[in-house]
Amino acid sequence: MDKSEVAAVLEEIAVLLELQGENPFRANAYARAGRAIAQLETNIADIVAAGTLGDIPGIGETLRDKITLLVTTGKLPFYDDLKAKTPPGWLQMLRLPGMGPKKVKLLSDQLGIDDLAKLKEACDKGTVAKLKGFGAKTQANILEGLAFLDQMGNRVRLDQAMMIAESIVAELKKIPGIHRMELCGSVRRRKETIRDIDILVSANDAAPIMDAFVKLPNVQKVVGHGETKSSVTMTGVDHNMARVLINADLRVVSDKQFPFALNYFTGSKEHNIRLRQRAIDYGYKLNEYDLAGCKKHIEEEPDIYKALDLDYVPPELREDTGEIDAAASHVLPVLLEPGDLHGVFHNHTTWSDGAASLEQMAETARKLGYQYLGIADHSQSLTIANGLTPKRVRAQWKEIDAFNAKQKNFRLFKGTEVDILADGSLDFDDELLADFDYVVANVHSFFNQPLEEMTARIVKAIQHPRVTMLGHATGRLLLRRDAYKVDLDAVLHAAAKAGTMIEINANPYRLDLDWIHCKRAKALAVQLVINPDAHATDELAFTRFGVDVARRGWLEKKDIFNTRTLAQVAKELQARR
Ligand code: DGT
Ligand code: CA
Repeated sequence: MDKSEVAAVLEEIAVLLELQGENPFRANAYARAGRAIAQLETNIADIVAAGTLGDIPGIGETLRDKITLLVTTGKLPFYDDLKAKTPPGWLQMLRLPGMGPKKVKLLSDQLGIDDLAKLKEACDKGTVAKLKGFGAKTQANILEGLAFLDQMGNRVRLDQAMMIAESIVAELKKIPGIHRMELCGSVRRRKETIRDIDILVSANDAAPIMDAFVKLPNVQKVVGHGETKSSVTMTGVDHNMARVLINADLRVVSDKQFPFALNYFTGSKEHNIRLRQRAIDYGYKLNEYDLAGCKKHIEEEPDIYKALDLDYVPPELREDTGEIDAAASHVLPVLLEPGDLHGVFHNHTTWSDGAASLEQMAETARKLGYQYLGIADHSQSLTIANGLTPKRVRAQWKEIDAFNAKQKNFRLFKGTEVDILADGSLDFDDELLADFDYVVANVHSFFNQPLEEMTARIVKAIQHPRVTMLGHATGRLLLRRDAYKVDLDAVLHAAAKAGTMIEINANPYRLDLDWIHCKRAKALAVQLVINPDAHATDELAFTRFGVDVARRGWLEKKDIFNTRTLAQVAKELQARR
């Protein structure tokens, strides 16, 4: 087990202990230890081997023994017992906004509620409101949260699903007998939200793999344990320490079946249907095990497409938006790759609401192989995010200049994430705006404006000569808040006309512009730019999710501004001034 897995188990124990009504101090000790371990610079296995685990602040004897057991054996009976004692419904209840372990415990003790259905029933009857510490407002919030969960069908964000999927793959790799393994389904297609994780392996003997799978760490519940397919509910803690609960299905097939099963279980269903139809047109029969009637040798997934006279369709494109026709006519895009990016523009530092200094952000960007990093802290009206006054902006520029003076082959660009005020004007005057290298304009207030007003507001900002790019265009927060009402087509047209770029905000909470609209933007020749909206050094890695969105939106290297080199970007930003 690596340190992030150990940290996740400890965090989870903290939650489970609290749910069991344990002393909060004891629960908190686990959470604290989890955080300490997550931040370790060294390998946890090395620390355990060296016997220096006890030197980490907050890790006493009990924790030391438990962590040692976990790291050396991958198992912890104490944790397994806790999980077994905890109804999965309690964990689901924790996904409701404002619901902590204490409230869940109260609901269970007082009203016998241990799942979402019972909670809904009690709220409908009004009994929750009468409970001490709850009240009518809390009850209404719970009902609203339940409706939202229902509507979202218990989906989780891609980053959350990826984290769990990757940990499952890492665990399965340790099992002997697995020949090939791939993630399938919406995870492989990099959809922005995921209902369940689909994993496919090939092996001669499925039984031991099935047995190991249902016993993986972080399995909350075994939903099904069959001969060649098993399903489990997995738990985890995401990078923001929020709980994640998601089902994972594992299927075992033979080596021969593997490419067909991989193709089938990657989906989408709509893509599969089209592909199957094309197979029928060729006189073949395509299913999850075979391309019956076809004599060609098929060993890998691309061979299936080849047998049907199609170019290989990358998983991100398999949404039935014309990819089969494009593959048949050999006009599929050459999709953007993560390595094509040379820098990013929308990032925060401790100057506003970021957690890292300018130097720390730059250092991480360099390590990622970037040639440049744009600093775009918040503007003055966003006081809750410690927005910069013009005076502080100028002070920051000095720091950036001093930093750049010491650099070779790397540069910080001076940007701002300027608020688009209610009437579409900007939060800094034109004189100040003129001296930034670039300007990212964003809506952070008055989300409830009517469609026409919001559209006019954003279009006005796009038309401002100093605005380089529009940030998170629709304001959506995945699984949490809908986009504001805006005529996106009008926005895209305005951006094309004004030559203003549109951001693909790669923060996995946003992924805004959506991939569907990326496709539309490309059709209108809008220049796009991928930004992580990083508020900490590790969040620069969010960029990868923006690349996923761009790929789903058929975007190529040339469509994305930050595939340009430092010299090209410096030149273009200068030319725009
Ligand atoms: P989600 O909802 O995020 O889990 O999305 P997917 O795409 O992972 O959907 P899932 O897990 O229901 O199924 C995985 C893949 O299996 C799906 O993308 C395509 C394939 N599949 C599932 N059901 C059907 C079906 O009825 N017909 C066909 N052709 N393919 C299916
Ligand atoms: Ca799935």
